[in-house]
Parts: sequence; C-alpha cells; structure tokens
Amino acid sequence: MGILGIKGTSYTHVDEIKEDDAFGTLLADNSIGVHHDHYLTYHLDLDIDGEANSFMMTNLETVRVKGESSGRKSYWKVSHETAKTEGDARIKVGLKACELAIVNPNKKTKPGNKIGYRLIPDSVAHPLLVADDYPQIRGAFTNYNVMVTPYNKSEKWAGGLYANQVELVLSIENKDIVLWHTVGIHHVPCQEDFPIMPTLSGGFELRPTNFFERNPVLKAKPPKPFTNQHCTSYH
Ligand SMILES: [Cu+2]
Repeated sequence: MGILGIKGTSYTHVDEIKEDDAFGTLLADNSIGVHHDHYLTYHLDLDIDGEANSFMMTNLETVRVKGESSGRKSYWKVSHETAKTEGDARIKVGLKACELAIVNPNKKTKPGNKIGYRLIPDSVAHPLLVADDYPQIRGAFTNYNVMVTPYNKSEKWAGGLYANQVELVLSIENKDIVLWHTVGIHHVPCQEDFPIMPTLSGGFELRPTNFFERNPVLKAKPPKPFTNQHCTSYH
C-alpha cells in the first residue's frame, strides 16, 4: 500500500484535457496521477552447493526439417550456453525461449547433469525511455531483467554507488556470482489507486533443476488423518 504521486491541475473532467497535455490520469478534481514506473531489483547471492557457480542459459530453438524424408516440417532443440563474462549474461526476459539457471559446474548428478537452480521470472517490465535519456542512463540497471556479476562486497544496490562503472568484462564462470533480477511495472494510475494505492504483487520463483536425483516429494511422509470436533481433514 502506498500514496500515489499527484500533480495539481486546473482540470475537473477528462473532456477538458487536450491531447498530449496530461501526462497522467485525471483521478479527481484538479488531481492528476502521473504516469511512472516501479522497478525492483533482487540481489540474489546464490551458492548452489558451494560458492563456485556458473550462469547457464538453455536456449530453445526451432529447427526446420530439410528434405522430404519426414512428414514433419520442424522440431525444437535445446542448447546450453555458459556465460563467461558479465557481458554474456545480460537478459531481457521474454524476448526468446530460454531457461536461466545458476549451476555448480563442479557438482553433477548421477546421470551427469550439472546441479542447479532455475530462475523463473514472473511479469517483468522493459524501459520505455530511450537509452540516452538521462534518467535511463542513471537507471541503466533496468536495461536488462537479469545481470550476473562476480560477488563484490561493496556492490549491494543495483542503482549505485557506482552504477555507471560496469565494464562487463569480468569473468563470472565457476565463480562466486550474484544474479541481479530486475522486475517492475509501468504504472498508468487509475481511480482505484487514489488516494491510497492498493497492493500490487509480483515476484519470481527459484526452482531446483537437476539439483535432486529424483522428485524429492517421493521421500515425503504420507499425510496422517487428523480429526477434531468440527471437521476431518489432513495435515
Ligand atoms: Cu505507481
């Protein structure tokens, strides 16, 4: 819950507003809720069974079948790509079919898969400002939804202290790495947001991928019957 940023105006009805004159929604007499963005960056210092980890992108790619030997025209295949430097690990989520994972390249499952955890994004936002606009230069950490850097004790916040000093050349392979996940919304205010903004929720999921040898639920004990005087249920 929060308080919406409001700009004063002479308008009291939408019909009075000339096109391109209001940079927001008229919410009440003389009150415009200004269009704006919200960005949140999660600093995920993952250590998947140890500090030395890599960032792995699993790309899902369409392959067109050549020739007439099959009735099929296409299929899709998977290729794994391990990011070597910060510059390899910049992702705009949703632009292509890709699974993202932090893996431990030194630890394998019995069949030989790298153990890891996937990042499963929820909804994300991409900047609507042009890249050379000053707020976007200062907020360049919103250019990508995922970035990966070597762990550095002094780098705690995506927006500073030294936001512009990213060189993108540092190695992130088999290192103690940090995944920065930036999510957000573009907020076109509506009247329900005024004067008190209701909660909007978002997030992401971290899910094991080849971390366990099999589905760990198989080891879970079955639920015991549970009764009380009002109802019967399971816990
Ligand atoms: Cu907002």
